[in-house]
Amino acid sequence: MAWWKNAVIYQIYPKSFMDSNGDGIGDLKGIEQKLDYLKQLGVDALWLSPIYLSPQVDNGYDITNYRQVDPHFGTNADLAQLIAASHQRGIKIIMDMVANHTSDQSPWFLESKRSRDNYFSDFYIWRDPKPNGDPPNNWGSNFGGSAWEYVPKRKQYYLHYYAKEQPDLNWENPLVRQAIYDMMRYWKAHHVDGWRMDVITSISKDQRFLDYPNPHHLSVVMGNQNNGPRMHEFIHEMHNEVLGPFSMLSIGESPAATSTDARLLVDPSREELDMIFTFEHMHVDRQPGNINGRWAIQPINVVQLKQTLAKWQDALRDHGWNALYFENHDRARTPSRWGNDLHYRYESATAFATVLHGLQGTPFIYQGEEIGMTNPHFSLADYEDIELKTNYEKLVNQQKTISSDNFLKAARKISRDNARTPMQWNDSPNAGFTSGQPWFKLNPNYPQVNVAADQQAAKSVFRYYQRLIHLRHTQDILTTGQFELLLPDDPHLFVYRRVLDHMQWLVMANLSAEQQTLTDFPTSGEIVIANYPDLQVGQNVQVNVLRPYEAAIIALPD
Ligand code: TEU
Ligand code: CA
Repeated sequence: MAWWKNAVIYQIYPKSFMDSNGDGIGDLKGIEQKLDYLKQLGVDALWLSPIYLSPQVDNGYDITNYRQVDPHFGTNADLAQLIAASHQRGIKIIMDMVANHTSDQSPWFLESKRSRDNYFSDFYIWRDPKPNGDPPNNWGSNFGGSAWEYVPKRKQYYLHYYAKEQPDLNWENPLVRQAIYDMMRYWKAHHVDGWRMDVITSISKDQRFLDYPNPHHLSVVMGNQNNGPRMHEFIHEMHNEVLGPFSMLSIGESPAATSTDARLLVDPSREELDMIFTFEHMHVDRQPGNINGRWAIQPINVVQLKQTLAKWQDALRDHGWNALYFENHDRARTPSRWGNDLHYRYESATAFATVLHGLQGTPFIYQGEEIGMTNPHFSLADYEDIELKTNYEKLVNQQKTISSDNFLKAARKISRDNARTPMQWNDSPNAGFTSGQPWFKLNPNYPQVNVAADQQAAKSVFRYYQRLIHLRHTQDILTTGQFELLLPDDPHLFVYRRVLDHMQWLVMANLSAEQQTLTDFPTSGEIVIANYPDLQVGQNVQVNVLRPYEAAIIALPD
């Protein structure tokens, strides 16, 4: 069995994890200092968000040099040292690969925009203006405004799905593809174990570059950015050139993939990717079809959440492998977003963890999730993120489809910055993250919510995660057991069965702040894990009632 099938992967956002030299920015040496902590948690691999040379317009997702560590984070030697120190502890390293676009400061792009006839000219996607000088089509960027930017020197526009400082690479050009594959082999030679691939489903563009029919709708972006005509061909080629021969793990980010698309990307027989990150289950608190897109929030729809996750479980059963996540650097903190961070922070953090880690797939934990970190309650001026700022400009100021107040309400729930506040290690100044001025405001709750406090607490989110990870390592039923969703229409309870041979586990959680009653099926058995302290591991119980955000896994008798 592949190592990652019973592994748990931990995502680090280096800028906010641990600062070793007091400049206020997290760095590679800081990560190294915390390896024993991560080992104690029990994770098998680390995924590092980008640490390459970058002007940091999008926090490193705008890369100037794929082979050089940004001095903010340290040196290439620091990275080599971190990889070696991780490997010594049996922890693998997954790097972020941002190959849909580079920074506009990349030497590739600087050359490309200089003329139409040099080696790099066709490394990016250049098109002539319309006869009236307008952009080649009406595609919108994910970060607001047109997806095209004019360069007078070339008298042409270049395409950027994200910021104008993030020009999209031209994957039609074989030289581009080879340059990327080369870079991947370079890092393999430095003992990197795999890749998380940023928006990999966007790399192939429909070469007709047709206008999108509904230019005023946000989905113009989703409409043009995914699953282009040569996507599978390119990914398969990358598999043959690098992933297969160099045996590197691959997890592709695929914003608009359905579970049907997913099978085409991760069915092993197709030789493309090992897993993908779906976005579908993250849309359960969004008003469907609203012009304000993800900023049009609504309370979590639990039925939609569990049915979506169940659909993916079923679709990939024997045809691929799920990447399981609720949090990452683009997502908010689950207790604040979907749970209750006021009265049931521990309970809701662990309830959502239970239903996620009970599924088939590889669970991902985002830094701070393992101690139940929450969203900060920021004011508009506190936010940093380019996505938030550009969308505020577009939706509040230009389009005027959402009020500033409602945008802020949404930001406090779902903005990417919620996950990017510095890691809370202890209750010393700046939570032990830095001895200097932190690059980004901390969540003011760090004196209460931090690693040191959580590890001491009677109700410890960290210890709960430790146990979940231990179960993943030791219980085959979690890796290979069949999955069956129960109570599919219950608006609060998320309950499912895992079955392996004679073994049957019931995974259950009450995702509400009110007590719920369980009926319909046997619920007596032995506790495998539970988040209310009066239920102990190994105890035989009969569960009929689930208290607020109560969760448990119960092994049913044979
Ligand atoms: O994110 C892709 C992506 O689709 C997000 O921008 C998404 O639209 C947003 O988070 C709202 O859900 C990846 C990276 O994870 C993100 O940090 C980068 O900003 C983006 O690509 C561009 O590289
Ligand atoms: Ca630093």
